[in-house]
Amino acid sequence: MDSIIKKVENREELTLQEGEKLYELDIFTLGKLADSIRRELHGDKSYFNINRHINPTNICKDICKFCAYSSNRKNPNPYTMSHDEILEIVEKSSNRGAKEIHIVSAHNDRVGLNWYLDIFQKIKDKFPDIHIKALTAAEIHFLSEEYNLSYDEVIDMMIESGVDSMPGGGAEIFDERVREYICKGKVSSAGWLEIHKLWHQRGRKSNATMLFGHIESRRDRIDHMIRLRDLQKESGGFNAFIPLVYQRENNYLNVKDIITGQEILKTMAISRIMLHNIPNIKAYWVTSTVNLALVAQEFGANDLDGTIERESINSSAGADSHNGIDLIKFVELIQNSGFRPVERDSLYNELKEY
Ligand code: V47
Repeated sequence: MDSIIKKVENREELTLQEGEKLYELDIFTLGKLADSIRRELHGDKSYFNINRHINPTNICKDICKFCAYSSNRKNPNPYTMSHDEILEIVEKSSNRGAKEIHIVSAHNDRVGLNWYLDIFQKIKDKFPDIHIKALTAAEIHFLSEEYNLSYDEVIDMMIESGVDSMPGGGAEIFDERVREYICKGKVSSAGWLEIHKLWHQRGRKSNATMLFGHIESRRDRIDHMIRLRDLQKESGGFNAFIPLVYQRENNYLNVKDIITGQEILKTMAISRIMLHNIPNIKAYWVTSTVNLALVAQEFGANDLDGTIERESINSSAGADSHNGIDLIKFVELIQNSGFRPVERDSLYNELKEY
């Protein structure tokens, strides 16, 4: 174990086995190692943004076992927003100071390609300063299959329509066996990575998520991180890594063991250590709870996502995020936890210190 700790201290890259072994360290040692990397990169700054999540439809042709958001037997409440409804939301959010609109939908095969793409142009025409983060690699794969387009073609259409960056959703867990069980039929791991690579090749930025705390092993998590680390070496386009804690309610993945706070913090810390080439680790308060996200700042995380305003994907599965979080409260919580809240834009340019 000493030699692994030395490697971390010397900022050397760890192997799969070494990454897995890190879990055997006590949480304080692990936290200290991750915190020293976090402070080297970001000091005591904790980033967040003022954003708005919009989930325009929950009608989905795929069935992911962990998903409580899509309309199905457990959640028979299908909806699809019109472009006018979406524009009205963007207008209100923009007036409240939102600088980023994060749009993620289900895979709706009834609305047509233009419903997916035209909204971005409409938002850009009316709100040219708003950053649009939209379409996960899973959605891009769905559009490519549904409309017989290559990934390149869909990506070029997104860019033409005004999408600025890509969110990190749909990555789940890359291990093929786990993936087959939890989200059969969704974009493959190789497809997810390929789409992000093509996006990065156009000089664009994206994020990467990992859904954990369900049936995956520790090894699967490290393998997931290493596949991202390898792509990042090639493309350099990932801004942030976001470990998403699995929410248990209203879905078909029957997970008996609840992941502990310690295991969540260890995973955050290990991600900071393994992913030396991804600049930001995001503790997404929606899935970790706000309190644990604040603690995670001492375990490698330097970003807390944003105020969100409304969120449906994770709140459908039990997260306390339906109405976002108040800006002043958020800033005070970060300050009171001993960190310096810095509002950033979507590309991590600093906008304001509080
Ligand atoms: O892809 C679905 C996950 C993701 C559950 O890029 C679940 O900045 C936990 O990707 N429990 C969507 N997670 C959210 C997402 C995201 C969020 C915030 C910021 C960014 C970013 C991206 O939510 C999905 C899926 O992996 N998810 N169901 C669940 N039961």
